[in-house]
Amino acid sequence: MLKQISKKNERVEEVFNLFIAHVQNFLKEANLNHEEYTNFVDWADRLGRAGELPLYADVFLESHVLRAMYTDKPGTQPSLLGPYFVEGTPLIEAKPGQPLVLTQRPNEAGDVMYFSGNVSSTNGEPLAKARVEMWQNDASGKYSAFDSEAPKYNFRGHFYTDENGNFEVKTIVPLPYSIPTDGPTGEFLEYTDQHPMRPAHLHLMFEAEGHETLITQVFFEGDEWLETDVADGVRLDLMTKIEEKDGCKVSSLDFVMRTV
Ligand code: MBD
Ligand code: FE
Repeated sequence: MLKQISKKNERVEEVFNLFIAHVQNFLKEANLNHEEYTNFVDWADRLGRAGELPLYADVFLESHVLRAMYTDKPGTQPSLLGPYFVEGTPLIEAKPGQPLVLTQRPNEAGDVMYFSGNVSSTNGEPLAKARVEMWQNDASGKYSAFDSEAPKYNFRGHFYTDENGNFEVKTIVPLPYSIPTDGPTGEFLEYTDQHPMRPAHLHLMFEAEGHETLITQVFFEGDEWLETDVADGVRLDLMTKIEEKDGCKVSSLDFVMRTV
C-alpha cells in the first residue's frame, strides 16, 4: 500500500471557512446580482493576467494586515513592503572618509539627500552591524526593475550599521509615486473615484539577530499626499522632515526593532 501523505492544512481550513462565512454575509448585504458577479470575475481575471495582483493587494489590503498585527506594539511601526522589493541588491561598502552611496548612475538626476538614523532594540541597546536594505524611486518618480528604464538595482542596496547602531547614506529625495493607472488597478481607482498617489517615501528593511525583521517606510512632512495615501502606508512615527545643511538636503529618523 502506498502511504498517503495528508496535505490537510488546518490553518488554511480555518481561514478559508472564516473567509467564506464573511463573503456570504457580504453578498447578502451588498445585494450582489449575477451580472455584477460575472463583471467582478472578469475584472479579477484581467487583474491577474496584467500581473497587477500584487500591486492591488499591497495597495488595498497589506495596510490592514499590518495594522491588525502591530497597532500598539512597542518599537517602530512596520509599513508596507509593497510590490517593488527586489532581492539580491548590491552591498554598499563604507570607503574611508566617504559616505555610503545608495546605488546610482553617474550624474544621476535628483536632489541629493543624506539620510541618517540609528537602529536600536526595544531593550534599549543600539544595534551594531544591523543589516539595512533600502530602496526608493528615482528623479523620474519610477522604481528600477519595474517602471523605470534604470539598471535593475538603481536606488537599491544594503549596508550595515556601525558599532553604535548608526548609519548615513547619500541618496536623492524620493518623489511622490503614482501607481500605474493604465491597467485593471487604475480602472478600479476610477470606479471608486480615488487618486493614484502615494506620498514620497523611502523603503527600509532592518535585520538583526534576536530581533523581528522590521519592514517599514519613511515619509516627509509637507508632502501633499500624506493624508490620502492610496495605499494607506503613513504612520505618525515614520514621519521626518527634510532640512538644508551646507547646501544639501539632510533627513534622519531612528528605528527601534522588537526582540523576538
Ligand atoms: C509603492 O511604491 C508602494 O510602496 C506600495 C506599498 C504600493 C504601490 C507602490
Ligand atoms: Fe514604494
